[in-house]
Amino acid sequence: MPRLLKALPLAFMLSCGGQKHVEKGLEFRNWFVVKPVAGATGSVAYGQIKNTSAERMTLAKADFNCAGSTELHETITADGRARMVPLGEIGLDPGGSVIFEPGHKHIMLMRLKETGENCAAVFTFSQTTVQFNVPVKAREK
Ligand SMILES: [Cu+2]
Repeated sequence: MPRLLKALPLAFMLSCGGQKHVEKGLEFRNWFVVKPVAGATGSVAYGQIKNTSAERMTLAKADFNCAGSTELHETITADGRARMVPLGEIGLDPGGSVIFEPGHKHIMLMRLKETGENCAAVFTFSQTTVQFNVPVKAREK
């Protein structure tokens, strides 16, 4: 690796390589809340979770302090029509991962409150909880 690259500040590395939060055998990558359009009462959150532990983990819910309530959703397209269905708990085997992305799984944020640059998120698994700040930003795709 060139010496210059090693010397780059961490903040720069994070901004270009996507952010990551690792805790309790769980790896959270590239989480963000879609910046709501003016007057919107809801939005969505996207990102990835990988189970790096040796135990099966089950995601029960994800709370965001910028939303009054949240639901785990999946968008299903049938007969050319897209609709959203609530997901139950999401099981992650050791080494397994789940991706929340536009058009597929997402975390629905309802009764939105004022959002700043971040929303504090709490991911509740049957086995543990993980809390970190998720940035609010415009959708990229
Ligand atoms: Cu939804």
